Amino acid sequence: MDDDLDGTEPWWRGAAFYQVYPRSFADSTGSGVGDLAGITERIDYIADLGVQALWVSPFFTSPMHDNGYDVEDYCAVDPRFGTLADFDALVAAAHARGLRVMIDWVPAHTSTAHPWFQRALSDPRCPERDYYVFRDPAPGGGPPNNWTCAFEEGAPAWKLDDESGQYYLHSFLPQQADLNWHNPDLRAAMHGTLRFWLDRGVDGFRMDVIHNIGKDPALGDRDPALAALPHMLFNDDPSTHRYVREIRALLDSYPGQRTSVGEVFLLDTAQVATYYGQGDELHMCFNFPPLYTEWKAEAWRGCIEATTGALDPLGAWPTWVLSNHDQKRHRTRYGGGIERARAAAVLLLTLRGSPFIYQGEELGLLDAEVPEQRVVDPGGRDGCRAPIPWADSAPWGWGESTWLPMPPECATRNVATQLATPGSMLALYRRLLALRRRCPALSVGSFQLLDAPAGVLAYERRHGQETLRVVINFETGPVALPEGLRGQLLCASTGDAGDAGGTCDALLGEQAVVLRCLGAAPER
Ligand code: TEU
Repeated sequence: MDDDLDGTEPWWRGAAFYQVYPRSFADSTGSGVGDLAGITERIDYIADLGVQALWVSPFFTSPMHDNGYDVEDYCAVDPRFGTLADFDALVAAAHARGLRVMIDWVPAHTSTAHPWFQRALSDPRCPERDYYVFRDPAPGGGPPNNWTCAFEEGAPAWKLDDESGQYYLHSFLPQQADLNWHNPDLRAAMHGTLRFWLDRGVDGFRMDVIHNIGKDPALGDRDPALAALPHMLFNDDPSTHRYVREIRALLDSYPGQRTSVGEVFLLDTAQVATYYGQGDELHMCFNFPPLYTEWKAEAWRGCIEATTGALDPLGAWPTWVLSNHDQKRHRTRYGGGIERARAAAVLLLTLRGSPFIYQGEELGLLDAEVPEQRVVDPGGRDGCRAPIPWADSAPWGWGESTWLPMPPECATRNVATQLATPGSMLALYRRLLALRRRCPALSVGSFQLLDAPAGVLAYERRHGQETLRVVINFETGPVALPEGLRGQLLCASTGDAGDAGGTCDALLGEQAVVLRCLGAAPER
């Protein structure tokens, strides 16, 4: 496998990742629900895009109250998605094309249908009872503390087990019971689930709400002023770091640079940074402020400064995400304009760190409109989870009915049409990813923000003799570039690459460009 970019960097530094949401990626059976064999059938699409790895969202046995983030069996494939043999075939097909495979690991909670929880309910004295967080009611009755859960504003994070009279903790749905990582047997059992997949050849894990595994042993009340916000957003117990170090040691005991990217859903990047440890915790963490940053040059400048300020001193490698299965797609969030989404692609794929592309953003997809009678997700996140349009006419490469409605603009925002269109969004993502592969300055080079006119964000990426500039016009009007920001055009967010090689001294509205500094050595 194409291991190191220059012989010293671990593979995941500067790698571009592609998030596959299996239900909506590709359907091999015509059931209207995507599956693992569907991903394998389309693996060349992912390889040809030019990413280095994929992350596959949960496909484990689950009652699907939270679309698979409620795991019933960590070591089995849900029949909706196929079989373990299908998974092995997917890994083999990916590896044969030099693609790494990361899978989703959901360590902070199980489904209440998990056999551990079922045993815990049926016998309060069984060992598995302590795999979860059961507590007596508060002295005056009611939930043990004021923590609230996600998905239902202000609702307690506790559910009463009538049988025993105790409550159990659920940071998300009542069907997702929080695990008690303070219990060493639980930790060993969860380590076993990692080994199961590592032994099958996965290259790493995206770790779901990993910051939520350790809990304050006293389970104290939170500040009442903030109590209506889900507790999970604040949970930051020191014990988690020890548990994450154990997980890291386990990954490191395998050959091949097995990797972790943790979903640390804390809104302060300085807090997120602590989960990199001393290089002995997570390899990478997701960082959420960029997902909530509006499309304004100043806002992005501030967001980048905050990120580099928190991570660089620790040598922590950043990640960049504009869209995922939990958030409105960024084209939708940024107002729907396609030029803006094209400029955002340049931003995502040229910042210093590992970019994560969410399936379909490379087609410029908008969120689907989901009528009330078709709502599936308890968290209101169906819009970004609509199926990927593959073919250029209905039913777009799917069966007649799909589990969610198709996204808008399928006639142009489908893979077949965009593959055949030189100026398509897909072609732009492929160009940018090819440039990243060709130019270490973009994948692993240093990063420096540059002074720029109002409404413009500019930065320099440097590696060895190579100096590239990225200039992004966030405004809708054209802008002339000062001398220090001009250069030879390598890639523009607009058009079809026909103008590459010329000198760029001005930007159109909402145009972004990657330039080679004038006077620098010509591209090898
Ligand atoms: O997400 C964590 C999470 O906090 C989100 O659910 C967030 O609260 C929500 O999207 C509001 O923006 C992870 C998974 O990515 C998500 O799909 C799961 O629902 C959740 O954990 C529980 O496992």
